[in-house]
Amino acid sequence: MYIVKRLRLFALLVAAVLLTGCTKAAEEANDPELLLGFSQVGSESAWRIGNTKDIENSAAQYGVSLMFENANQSQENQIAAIRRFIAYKVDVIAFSPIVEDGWDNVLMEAKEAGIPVVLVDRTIETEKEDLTACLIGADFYNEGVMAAEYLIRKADSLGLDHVNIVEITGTENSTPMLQRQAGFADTIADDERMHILESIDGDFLKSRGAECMRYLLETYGDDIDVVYSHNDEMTLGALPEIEKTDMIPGRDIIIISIDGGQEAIDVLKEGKINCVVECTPNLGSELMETALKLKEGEPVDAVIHPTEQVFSDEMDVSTIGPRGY
Ligand code: GZL
Repeated sequence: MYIVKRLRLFALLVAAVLLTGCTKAAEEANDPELLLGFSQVGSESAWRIGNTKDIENSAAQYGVSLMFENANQSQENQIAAIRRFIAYKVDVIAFSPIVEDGWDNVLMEAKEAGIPVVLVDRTIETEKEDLTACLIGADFYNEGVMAAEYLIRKADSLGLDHVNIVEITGTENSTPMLQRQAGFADTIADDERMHILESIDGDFLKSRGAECMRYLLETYGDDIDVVYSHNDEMTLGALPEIEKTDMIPGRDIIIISIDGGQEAIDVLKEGKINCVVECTPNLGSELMETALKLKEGEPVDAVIHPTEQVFSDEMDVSTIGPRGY
């Protein structure tokens, strides 16, 4: 009888310890270390969808409670989302601004509420001081430089003495559009072989990429030597339009793209495009680490650029592994 009593007492002690532990874990889960509000541009590309997935996965990995809002390509929706985050008194606000201007008022409201703001992927244009804590995103200017440097090497290898370029740009006045255009233009500026026939806004969309390419082919035809496209989505929209002509993409027309998603790498491997500059969507872990530091009042770097590479027909493309977006 004595043994039974001892066993019952032991079982009660074990249960008490386990329950306390569970309660504590539950308390921690219900009281996350950080409440982060994130306003996303939309779902316009494989890059954007990959970026969203990485941010959501990183929040789960870091135990961050994420309020995520998709603005569906609308600045108005992003501003409204930021106002909701302020009203909800989140610890940190992060967003990828669809365009560079028009943020002063809402970011002043966040500053007055004492909520730090992290820019992810894209940046803003403002005269005001200290509206944001930092930027986590690619060096888009350098992406443009790398695209142009590839073209210069390609022209050298083909012995070209005149190169007609058409440019399909991303969303007008967005950071990647402005800087990819500037980096490319600055790099070819001193190369007398290079001529940009026209730049046209494809808004980072596949459908617009097709429309732009149709117009450019109707206007310039086989005078086009190079297509410089600011993202894979527009490139993938443009390709079928080129294939409707007697020109062979990747051979008669050099095609340069940016993002580095799986679909673009697949057509690079097929030889239909010549160069893909990587722009990684995987910014989630840097965002969580930065937001956690901001909540604790710790200093953070003003700009965090991920490392990025170039994939092209200069390399053994069969060695390129799965891209994950
Ligand atoms: C780049 C990102 C761009 C991608 C596009 O960091 O802002 O927006 O290049 C996306 O695919 O639409």
